[in-house]
Amino acid sequence: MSFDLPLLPYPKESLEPHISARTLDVHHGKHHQAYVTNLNNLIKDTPLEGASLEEIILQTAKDDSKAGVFNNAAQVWNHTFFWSSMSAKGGGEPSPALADKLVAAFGSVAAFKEQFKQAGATQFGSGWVWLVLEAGALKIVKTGNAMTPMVQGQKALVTCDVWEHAYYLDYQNRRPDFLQVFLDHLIDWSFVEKNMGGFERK
Ligand code: MN3
Repeated sequence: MSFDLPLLPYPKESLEPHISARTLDVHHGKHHQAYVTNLNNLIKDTPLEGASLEEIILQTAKDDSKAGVFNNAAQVWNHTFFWSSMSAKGGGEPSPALADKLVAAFGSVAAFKEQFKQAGATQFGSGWVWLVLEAGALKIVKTGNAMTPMVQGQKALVTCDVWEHAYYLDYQNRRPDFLQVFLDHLIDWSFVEKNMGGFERK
């Protein structure tokens, strides 16, 4: 049994002009595919073959001798989660129920966006910025390289990839601009709500 590259949840042209089809072609078709291929090669004929992606991530996260397996497995998971964090109909305002939660945690939706953008912009080198749930509290966290929130016992709600390969073709060195576009035009608020378990209708 081996892992397959998941299909993008939308046509690769559908995030234009915010993310080009060329970027998705390379990012999904080359980078994400390479993590899948590397992972399959690394676990072949080992005790990890047949384990779920989450099991592999959690079992290798604290083991330096398995860093290669961890890095590729976590990057497979992170990228699949990132594609679902965006939508062609993304951005705009969160639902009133989600907005209430963001206001309670961050002061306002605008403050959430500013803090998320700041965290992503200040991740030194490659990594990710996330909205997570930790012990019931909403938090913004950044992780380096392949690190992923489940390792810290956090539940990921949404992420933006801040590796240069995510934005360089479209934005060159302007990572903050990419993060602003992600928040204004791409973030799929309904995916955030789904990961929070949804809200009761009032
Ligand atoms: Mn990437």
